[in-house]
Amino acid sequence: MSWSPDNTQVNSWNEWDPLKHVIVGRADDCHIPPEEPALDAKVPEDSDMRGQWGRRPQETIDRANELLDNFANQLKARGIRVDRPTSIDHSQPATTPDFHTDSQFGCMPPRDVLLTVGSEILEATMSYRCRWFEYLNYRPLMQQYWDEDSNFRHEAAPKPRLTDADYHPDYLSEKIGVEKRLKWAEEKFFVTTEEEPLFDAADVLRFGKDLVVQHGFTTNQKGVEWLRRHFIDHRVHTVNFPGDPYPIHIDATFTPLRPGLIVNNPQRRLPEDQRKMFYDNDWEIVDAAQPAHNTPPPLCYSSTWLSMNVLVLDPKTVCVEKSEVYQAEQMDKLGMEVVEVELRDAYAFGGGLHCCTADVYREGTCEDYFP
Ligand code: DAV
Repeated sequence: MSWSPDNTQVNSWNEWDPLKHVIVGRADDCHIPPEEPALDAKVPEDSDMRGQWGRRPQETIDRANELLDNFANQLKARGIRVDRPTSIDHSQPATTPDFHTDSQFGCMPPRDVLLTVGSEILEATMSYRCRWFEYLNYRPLMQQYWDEDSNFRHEAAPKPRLTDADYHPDYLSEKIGVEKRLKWAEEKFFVTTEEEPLFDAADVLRFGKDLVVQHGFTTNQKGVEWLRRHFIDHRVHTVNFPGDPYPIHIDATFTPLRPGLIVNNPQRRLPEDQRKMFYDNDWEIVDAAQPAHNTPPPLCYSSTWLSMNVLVLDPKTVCVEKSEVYQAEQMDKLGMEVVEVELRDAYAFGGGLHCCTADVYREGTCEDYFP
């Protein structure tokens, strides 16, 4: 059956085929969560976020929602169906038999939670306690897709225990310093241990038959192994980006634009020995342009490299944040038509244009790009 906006079908095999149906997150009721091991390891040591938590100021929520709504409308105007999550009450504590934390996070960004592979949407384990229940924001949509698409496979990875055994205590000291962080990253010594499988969906990039997964703070080796045993028709590859002192999520680091072309963060280059599969198949990996900003916006977890957190609409069209002029210029030179989207004031809610979306339907089938 061919795709139409009122005929729900879940299908997406890569990051670039023509996008027809997408989820865009909301800033509703977003909280800065209290301290907890994995989250603290990510907050930069000089960040304005250290030591404070609670509901984000209402005017920042309203502004971020205005931008997210505008982005959704821009996508709709291009014929793309856009669905939105239903916010739960994020002020509620998250408590399980194994842990307690005093608040949750939000329903931004969906890319961290939902991994779409073909007709499946997989809810990630997550690795922060405050994000353990985040999938609940998307359950109304998952139930709707389940009812409307008889081929849709709704899956959830085993919920992790997230006891203290999941985190290396070395990462919990106030001052570690960037030098030591970089050394630890080089040694693949991250905040999460190998106690149990952990992964965030945003550590995974989809290249048809191949899934490329970043091993870092939010995804451990058992998490990668879990994905390998789960997606039995795929090849699953582990990648590392040693230049990143806070390695979470692959989507401000390694950005495929179309078959054969990837933009890579110049401070977080993929090591030579991990490039073989790309080079053997004539893929090009180019350095991303510099970000337009020297610092992230206030109360933001992410780095300035959200500049390269772009959303590809089809192999010739890419959404780039409006103020990221160098990234836009590079995309243009690489032969992409650039769609400008204003989103910077929503960055603090968990990321950029790729982060704040999750695929439901892209045209195309599962191809083998690395035979
Ligand atoms: O560069 O701070 C942000 C990735 C968000 N999904 C960074 C990574």
